[in-house]
Amino acid sequence: MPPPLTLIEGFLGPAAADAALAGLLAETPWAQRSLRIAGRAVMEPRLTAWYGEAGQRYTYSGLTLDPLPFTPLLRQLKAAIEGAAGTHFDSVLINRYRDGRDSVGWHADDEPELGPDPLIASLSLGAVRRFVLKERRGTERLALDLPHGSLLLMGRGCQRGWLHALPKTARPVGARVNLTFRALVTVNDG
Ligand SMILES: O=C(O)CCC(=O)C(=O)O
Ligand SMILES: [Mn+2]
Repeated sequence: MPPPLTLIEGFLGPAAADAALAGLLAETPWAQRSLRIAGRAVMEPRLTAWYGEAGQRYTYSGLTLDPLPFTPLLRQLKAAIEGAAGTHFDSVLINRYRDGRDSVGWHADDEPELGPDPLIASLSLGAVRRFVLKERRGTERLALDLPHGSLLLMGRGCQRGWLHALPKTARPVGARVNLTFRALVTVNDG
């Protein structure tokens, strides 16, 4: 079975996508974070920022992020994406891939904070990069290019059944910004 994906190319038209990219590059307090993997500190190969409602925290790979408050631009993007996705989101992780050396490794968005089977909406701005998926149990693979202004909906079952990644590329590529809108659930951490 293929992964439950919907790619809406041109979700933002060229002018709206250009404006969103320029606004995010200018307003976002980008940081390169250090992760703890198998006890070792490793710098993430990209810049990130995390926005959400006050009081929400998000933990992955031993890193806990306190959310920044939504900006007017992010609220506007969130509202448009909620309309397309037919659901509400309360947080967004923003990644900035400076060039082809920046990437994200194989993973699923399956942290407990996201609940058992999240729907995730991923907006891509800037350079076109290849997004790849592989079955957790099985040999199926899939690759798709995510163009400027496109919205990829990763539907129910995608995180459970599949891993995804954004590999490095030797091609000369410019900057790309990706926003994954998510809805957090309350986690009882004892
Ligand atoms: O940049 C992308 O397209 C994917 C980012 C991603 O998978 C994530 O932030 O969890
Ligand atoms: Mn992901």
